[in-house]
Amino acid sequence: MGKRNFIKPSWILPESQATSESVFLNRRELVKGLGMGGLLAASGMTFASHRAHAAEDPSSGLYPVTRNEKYKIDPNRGITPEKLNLTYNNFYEFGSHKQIHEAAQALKIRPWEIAIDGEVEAPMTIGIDDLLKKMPLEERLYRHRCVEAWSMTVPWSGFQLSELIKVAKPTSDAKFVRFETFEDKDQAPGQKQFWYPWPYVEGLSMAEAMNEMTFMVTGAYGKPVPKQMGAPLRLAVPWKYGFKHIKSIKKISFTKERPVSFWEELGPAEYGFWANVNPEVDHPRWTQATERDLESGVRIPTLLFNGYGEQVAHLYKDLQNESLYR
Ligand SMILES: Nc1nc2c(c(=O)[nH]1)N[C@H]1C(S)=C(S)[C@@H](COP(=O)(O)O)O[C@H]1N2
Ligand SMILES: [Mo]
Repeated sequence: MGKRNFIKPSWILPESQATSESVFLNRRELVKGLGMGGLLAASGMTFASHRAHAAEDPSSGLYPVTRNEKYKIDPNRGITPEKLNLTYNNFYEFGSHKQIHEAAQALKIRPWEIAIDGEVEAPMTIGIDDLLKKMPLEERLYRHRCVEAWSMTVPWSGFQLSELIKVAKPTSDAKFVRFETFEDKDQAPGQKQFWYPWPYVEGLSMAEAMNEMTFMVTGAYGKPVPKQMGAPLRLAVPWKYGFKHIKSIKKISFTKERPVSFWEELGPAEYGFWANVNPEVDHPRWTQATERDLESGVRIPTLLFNGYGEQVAHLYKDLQNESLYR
């Protein structure tokens, strides 16, 4: 499984060939096919289903939470419109394309238990609503840079992973954190695609996991995080490529060994463990020097560590022999 059967998914096409067209062409087709009224009706439906989801989510009363003003985005750019973020997603469990928002509504997000195990004083399981009660929730504006060279800015709500690590009490043997997504073919038809190494796995070093930027997402745009964006618990590590931002987490394990992530398992020549954003290190098949802003479509320069060097560059000082940028 994996390497030998590696089939190039659509999203690893160069940006120019894949994503921009699919978003803008689909919209143009919609306008042509339905007329403006139809387009508005179609987008209205998306909003209605999102509202319904927010209403049924038992955590909806917790949001909005107070914004932590320490984390700023470029004021000229602003926040990516919620509507765009709700309808343009990577979530391979629900399909290997961007239009998975409807399929993702099949995900059952309650009850939702998260297992914490491995190199910890005592393994435990905690329900998402109990976890939400324990954690100090805040909002942060973060940039998001996908390896496919599109990007956006998102108002995430959630808590710093370091707060959860305090509760988990890892031992001194813990060197890495391994995250695992749910696995259920009935809810997620993408998981019937047997050539992918399900479940989706990601990992961080302990130092990365303890960094102040490392954020566990439970909400977005002042509401519980929607299913297509990784409800009820998702990772945000904004100085790394988007594929590190694992969605719908069910298990957090502290390990001695470095975990092998989903994309690393599939294509180790193209996707590594560290995956830090760097405009000077191209993907083997396209440039990483610039990125397409999802809202405006304008190409903007990519920044080292996606602009978060001040917060994270020190983590890599002693790792210069590692492949840090893919
Ligand atoms: N479980 C899981 N998590 C995932 C993915 C996925 O396919 N499955 N895709 C990743 C990629 S490539 C990106 S860019 C982000 C996209 O998040 P968004 O849809 O909220 O923009 O989710 C990441 N997390
Ligand atoms: Mo991505």
